[in-house]
Amino acid sequence: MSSVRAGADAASPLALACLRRPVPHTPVWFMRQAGRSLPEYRAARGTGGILDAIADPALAAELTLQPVRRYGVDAAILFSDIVVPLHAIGFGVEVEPGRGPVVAEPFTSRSDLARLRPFVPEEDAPYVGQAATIAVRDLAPEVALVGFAGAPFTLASYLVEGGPSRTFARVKSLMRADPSLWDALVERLADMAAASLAAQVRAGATVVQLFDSWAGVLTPAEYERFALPPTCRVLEAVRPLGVPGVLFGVGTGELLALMARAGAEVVGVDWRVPLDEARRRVGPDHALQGNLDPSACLAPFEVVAREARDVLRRAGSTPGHVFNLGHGVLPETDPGVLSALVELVHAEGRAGVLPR
Ligand code: 1CP
Repeated sequence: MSSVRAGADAASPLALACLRRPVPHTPVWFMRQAGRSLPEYRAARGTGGILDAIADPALAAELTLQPVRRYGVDAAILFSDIVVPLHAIGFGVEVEPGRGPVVAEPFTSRSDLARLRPFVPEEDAPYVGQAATIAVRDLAPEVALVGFAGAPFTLASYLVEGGPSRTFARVKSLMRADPSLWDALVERLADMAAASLAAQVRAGATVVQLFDSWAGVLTPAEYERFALPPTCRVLEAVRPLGVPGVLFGVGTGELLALMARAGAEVVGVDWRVPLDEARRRVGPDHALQGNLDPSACLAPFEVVAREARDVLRRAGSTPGHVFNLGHGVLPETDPGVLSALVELVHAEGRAGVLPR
């Protein structure tokens, strides 16, 4: 484990909440908090592609820090992308502006396994660790740095579909047609995610999040057979690093109880399931992260406040709540609303909050 931050990290409100310990205030951060909703992001980014920005450590560190300065959130999330390791090993993944990851030659058969060579973070994508190191230098000790990776199912969906998908028909067909090829594919993606997370922790990340963004297209039985085992493999590899892990997906209401078995300390919940119901599904042994509807942030602030208070009320008073949106910040969000939301959560959050 790296760094002088280790002692202070243990005390970051985010890490404490992840471990279901008492906190000075409810920690809050936002998925996709860096990005197009911030004028300073648009100014710093210029016109280059997202993968170029990620590969420039000074710029990536600056984009990581901007939301912390602007919003006073309890965590920075490293400015990177879930497809960076795949891009870095030369699989042929690019990110198309306004669309997302695209794969020139999608994964279709066993021979494509050879294109998925092991990812060696410090050699293949040294800029990720460098960006983390620069960002950590400027972060207050009580602000966590969240490292992240794509979970095997979600990464596989891009590789097999060739880009963002509505139906996920190809990836689900591959699972059904050739389960042993599927297992070989996701095992490699699990090792890639684990290597990536470990490197981010070595560089200073103090919490890690696994994004299984699109797992919600699976039935519980499919999730248990095809997505949960490689997810467990990632989280098992990450456990010795000693940092809390968050497992998040969208539309995963029916999967929450299974996700709780993956080995993460925290289950991320999208906005569709009220947190008290999510608590019933997940049980008492995990912290919950979420789950204000991102589109609620487009409403007048009194509406945002009402919905945020409902989230806080449903989170209850026992320790183990990280406030977040149910998915990423929408680009049209007014940054002032998010600043006010952070203040509200800090002032009114009750889950495990020590008497002031
Ligand atoms: O503050 C931050 O969170 C920014 C850092 C970040 C993160 C955490 C980026 C930069 N990407 C991600 C993770 C990511 N990337 C996920 C998981 C989070 C989620 O569910 O939203 C996913 C699914 C991706 C894949 C991806 N990359 C998409 C989604 C496409 C789809 O399938 O619908 C997109 C649009 C991208 C490009 C991208 N990555 C990041 C940004 C700021 C952008 C947009 C930039 C651009 O369009 O040029």
